[in-house]
Amino acid sequence: MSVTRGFVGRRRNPEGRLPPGQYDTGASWPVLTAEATPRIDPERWSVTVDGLVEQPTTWTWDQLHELPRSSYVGDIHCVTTWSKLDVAFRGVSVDLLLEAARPTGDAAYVMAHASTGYTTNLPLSDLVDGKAWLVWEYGGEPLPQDHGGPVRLLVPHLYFWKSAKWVSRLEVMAHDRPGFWEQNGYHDRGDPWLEQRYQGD
Ligand SMILES: Nc1nc2c(c(=O)[nH]1)N[C@H]1C(S)=C(S)[C@@H](COP(=O)(O)O)O[C@H]1N2
Ligand SMILES: [Mo]
Repeated sequence: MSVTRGFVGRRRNPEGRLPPGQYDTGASWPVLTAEATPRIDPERWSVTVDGLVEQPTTWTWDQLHELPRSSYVGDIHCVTTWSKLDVAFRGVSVDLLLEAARPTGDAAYVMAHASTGYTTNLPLSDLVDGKAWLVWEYGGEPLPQDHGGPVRLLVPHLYFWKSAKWVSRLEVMAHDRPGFWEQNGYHDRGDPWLEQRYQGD
Protein backbone atom coordinates (compact mmCIF):
# COMPACT_ATOMS: atom_id res chain seq x y z
CA MET A 1 0.00 0.00 0.00
CA SER A 2 1.28 3.44 -0.78
CA VAL A 3 0.54 6.52 1.28
CA THR A 4 0.47 9.95 -0.28
CA ARG A 5 2.88 12.39 1.31
CA GLY A 6 0.89 14.83 3.41
CA PHE A 7 -1.84 12.31 4.09
CA VAL A 8 -0.25 11.18 7.33
CA GLY A 9 0.08 13.95 9.90
CA ARG A 10 3.41 13.34 11.57
CA ARG A 11 5.46 11.12 9.31
CA ARG A 12 7.16 8.51 11.44
CA ASN A 13 9.81 7.41 9.01
CA PRO A 14 9.49 9.23 5.69
CA GLU A 15 11.11 7.23 2.92
CA GLY A 16 13.06 5.20 5.45
CA ARG A 17 15.23 8.19 6.20
CA LEU A 18 15.28 7.73 9.96
CA PRO A 19 18.08 5.52 11.30
CA PRO A 20 16.99 2.91 13.87
CA GLY A 21 15.75 4.35 17.16
CA GLN A 22 15.44 7.93 15.83
CA TYR A 23 12.37 10.20 15.59
CA ASP A 24 11.73 13.26 13.43
CA THR A 25 12.05 16.41 15.54
CA GLY A 26 10.16 18.41 12.90
CA ALA A 27 10.64 22.16 12.91
CA SER A 28 12.44 22.34 16.25
CA TRP A 29 16.21 22.21 16.56
CA PRO A 30 17.31 21.29 20.08
CA VAL A 31 20.47 22.90 21.46
CA LEU A 32 22.81 20.38 23.11
CA THR A 33 25.86 21.94 24.69
CA ALA A 34 28.07 20.61 27.47
CA GLU A 35 29.68 23.98 28.10
CA ALA A 36 28.50 27.60 28.22
CA THR A 37 27.87 29.11 24.77
CA PRO A 38 30.90 31.25 23.95
CA ARG A 39 30.56 34.61 22.25
CA ILE A 40 33.12 34.55 19.45
CA ASP A 41 33.75 37.56 17.23
CA PRO A 42 34.17 36.20 13.66
CA GLU A 43 37.05 38.62 13.14
CA ARG A 44 38.90 36.89 15.98
CA TRP A 45 37.91 33.33 15.05
CA SER A 46 40.36 31.01 13.26
CA VAL A 47 40.79 27.32 12.59
CA THR A 48 44.07 25.41 12.47
CA VAL A 49 44.82 22.04 10.88
CA ASP A 50 47.94 20.61 12.49
CA GLY A 51 49.41 17.45 13.99
CA LEU A 52 50.53 14.85 11.44
CA VAL A 53 50.48 17.17 8.43
CA GLU A 54 53.24 18.43 6.17
CA GLN A 55 51.98 22.01 6.27
CA PRO A 56 50.24 23.10 9.48
CA THR A 57 47.82 25.82 8.35
CA THR A 58 45.55 28.37 9.99
CA TRP A 59 42.58 30.09 8.31
CA THR A 60 40.99 33.25 9.61
CA TRP A 61 37.30 34.00 9.01
CA ASP A 62 38.22 36.06 5.93
CA GLN A 63 40.61 33.44 4.57
CA LEU A 64 38.00 30.70 5.00
CA HIS A 65 35.53 32.79 3.00
CA GLU A 66 37.99 33.01 0.10
CA LEU A 67 37.75 29.24 -0.44
CA PRO A 68 35.14 27.78 -2.82
CA ARG A 69 31.89 27.22 -0.92
CA SER A 70 29.86 24.08 -0.74
CA SER A 71 26.59 23.08 0.84
CA TYR A 72 25.05 20.16 2.65
CA VAL A 73 21.33 19.63 2.25
CA GLY A 74 20.06 16.57 4.08
CA ASP A 75 19.48 15.11 7.49
CA ILE A 76 21.23 15.20 10.89
CA HIS A 77 20.94 12.64 13.68
CA CYS A 78 21.57 13.19 17.40
CA VAL A 79 22.37 10.24 19.67
CA THR A 80 19.64 11.45 22.06
CA THR A 81 17.27 10.07 19.34
CA TRP A 82 16.14 13.19 17.47
CA SER A 83 16.79 13.56 13.78
CA LYS A 84 16.19 16.68 11.75
CA LEU A 85 15.38 16.24 8.08
CA ASP A 86 16.17 18.49 5.11
CA VAL A 87 18.50 20.93 6.84
CA ALA A 88 20.71 23.19 4.72
CA PHE A 89 24.19 24.25 5.78
CA ARG A 90 26.76 26.19 3.79
CA GLY A 91 30.50 26.57 4.23
CA VAL A 92 33.59 24.83 2.88
CA SER A 93 34.49 21.20 2.45
CA VAL A 94 37.00 19.87 4.97
CA ASP A 95 38.72 18.30 1.93
CA LEU A 96 40.03 21.74 0.97
CA LEU A 97 41.64 22.26 4.36
CA LEU A 98 43.19 18.80 4.39
CA GLU A 99 44.50 19.22 0.84
CA ALA A 100 46.30 22.36 1.95
CA ALA A 101 47.70 20.87 5.16
CA ARG A 102 48.56 17.49 3.57
CA PRO A 103 48.23 14.70 6.18
CA THR A 104 51.33 12.48 6.32
CA GLY A 105 51.30 8.76 5.42
CA ASP A 106 50.63 7.56 8.95
CA ALA A 107 47.71 9.96 9.57
CA ALA A 108 44.55 7.99 10.36
CA TYR A 109 42.46 9.92 12.94
CA VAL A 110 41.50 13.47 13.74
CA MET A 111 40.67 15.15 17.04
CA ALA A 112 38.30 18.04 16.42
CA HIS A 113 38.74 20.74 19.07
CA ALA A 114 36.39 23.57 19.94
CA SER A 115 37.76 26.79 21.39
CA THR A 116 35.78 25.94 24.55
CA GLY A 117 37.77 22.75 25.16
CA TYR A 118 35.14 20.33 23.77
CA THR A 119 36.76 17.57 21.72
CA THR A 120 35.56 14.71 19.53
CA ASN A 121 37.58 12.08 17.67
CA LEU A 122 36.94 10.86 14.14
CA PRO A 123 38.61 8.54 11.64
CA LEU A 124 40.32 10.70 8.99
CA SER A 125 38.37 8.71 6.37
CA ASP A 126 35.11 10.19 7.73
CA LEU A 127 36.31 13.74 7.05
CA VAL A 128 37.32 13.31 3.39
CA ASP A 129 35.62 12.84 0.01
CA GLY A 130 32.87 15.40 0.49
CA LYS A 131 31.50 14.02 3.78
CA ALA A 132 32.45 16.87 6.14
CA TRP A 133 32.26 20.66 6.17
CA LEU A 134 33.10 23.71 8.21
CA VAL A 135 29.83 25.67 8.09
CA TRP A 136 28.78 29.21 8.99
CA GLU A 137 25.34 29.37 7.35
CA TYR A 138 22.15 27.56 8.26
CA GLY A 139 19.08 27.96 6.07
CA GLY A 140 20.70 30.92 4.35
CA GLU A 141 21.28 32.77 7.64
CA PRO A 142 24.39 33.08 9.78
CA LEU A 143 24.80 30.00 11.97
CA PRO A 144 23.32 30.91 15.40
CA GLN A 145 25.82 31.09 18.28
CA ASP A 146 23.95 28.40 20.22
CA HIS A 147 24.40 26.06 17.27
CA GLY A 148 28.15 26.66 17.02
CA GLY A 149 28.43 30.01 15.28
CA PRO A 150 30.45 31.56 13.89
CA VAL A 151 31.79 28.23 12.50
CA ARG A 152 31.14 24.59 13.38
CA LEU A 153 32.24 21.25 12.04
CA LEU A 154 29.50 19.32 10.22
CA VAL A 155 29.82 15.54 9.75
CA PRO A 156 26.21 14.65 9.01
CA HIS A 157 26.69 10.94 8.26
CA LEU A 158 27.76 10.40 11.90
CA TYR A 159 25.83 11.16 15.12
CA PHE A 160 25.77 14.90 15.67
CA TRP A 161 28.09 14.93 18.71
CA LYS A 162 30.92 14.52 16.14
CA SER A 163 29.98 17.93 14.67
CA ALA A 164 31.98 20.11 17.05
CA LYS A 165 30.50 23.56 17.57
CA TRP A 166 32.89 26.57 17.72
CA VAL A 167 35.52 24.45 15.99
CA SER A 168 39.04 25.85 16.28
CA ARG A 169 41.40 23.01 15.47
CA LEU A 170 41.58 19.75 13.56
CA GLU A 171 44.46 17.76 15.02
CA VAL A 172 45.58 14.99 12.67
CA MET A 173 46.79 11.87 14.53
CA ALA A 174 48.20 8.39 13.88
CA HIS A 175 46.25 6.72 16.68
CA ASP A 176 42.71 7.13 17.94
CA ARG A 177 42.16 8.92 21.23
CA PRO A 178 38.74 9.47 22.83
CA GLY A 179 37.23 12.96 22.85
CA PHE A 180 34.87 14.45 25.44
CA TRP A 181 31.77 12.28 24.97
CA GLU A 182 33.82 9.27 23.87
CA GLN A 183 35.60 9.34 27.27
CA ASN A 184 32.13 9.38 28.80
CA GLY A 185 30.99 6.22 27.04
CA TYR A 186 29.97 7.29 23.56
CA HIS A 187 31.17 5.32 20.55
CA ASP A 188 34.46 6.18 18.84
CA ARG A 189 32.85 6.26 15.37
CA GLY A 190 29.12 6.88 15.86
CA ASP A 191 27.43 5.67 12.67
CA PRO A 192 23.67 6.21 13.22
CA TRP A 193 22.71 3.53 10.67
CA LEU A 194 24.69 0.97 12.70
CA GLU A 195 23.37 2.45 15.98
CA GLN A 196 26.90 2.98 17.26
CA ARG A 197 25.74 4.99 20.28
CA TYR A 198 27.97 3.66 23.06
CA GLN A 199 31.39 2.04 23.37
CA GLY A 200 30.90 -1.62 22.49
CA ASP A 201 27.88 -1.08 20.19
N1 LIG B 1 31.62 22.51 21.32
C1 LIG B 1 30.62 21.63 21.39
N2 LIG B 1 30.21 21.02 20.27
C2 LIG B 1 29.20 20.12 20.33
C3 LIG B 1 28.56 19.81 21.55
C4 LIG B 1 29.02 20.47 22.71
O1 LIG B 1 28.53 20.23 23.83
N3 LIG B 1 30.02 21.38 22.59
N4 LIG B 1 27.54 18.90 21.59
C5 LIG B 1 27.47 17.92 20.51
C6 LIG B 1 26.22 17.22 20.51
S1 LIG B 1 26.01 15.99 21.65
C7 LIG B 1 25.28 17.45 19.57
S2 LIG B 1 23.90 16.49 19.43
C8 LIG B 1 25.39 18.62 18.68
C9 LIG B 1 24.24 19.53 18.98
O2 LIG B 1 24.27 20.61 18.09
P1 LIG B 1 23.11 21.68 18.21
O3 LIG B 1 23.14 22.22 19.62
O4 LIG B 1 23.40 22.68 17.17
O5 LIG B 1 21.84 20.91 17.96
O6 LIG B 1 26.58 19.35 18.83
C10 LIG B 1 27.70 18.60 19.16
N5 LIG B 1 28.81 19.50 19.19
MO1 LIG C 1 24.05 14.83 20.89
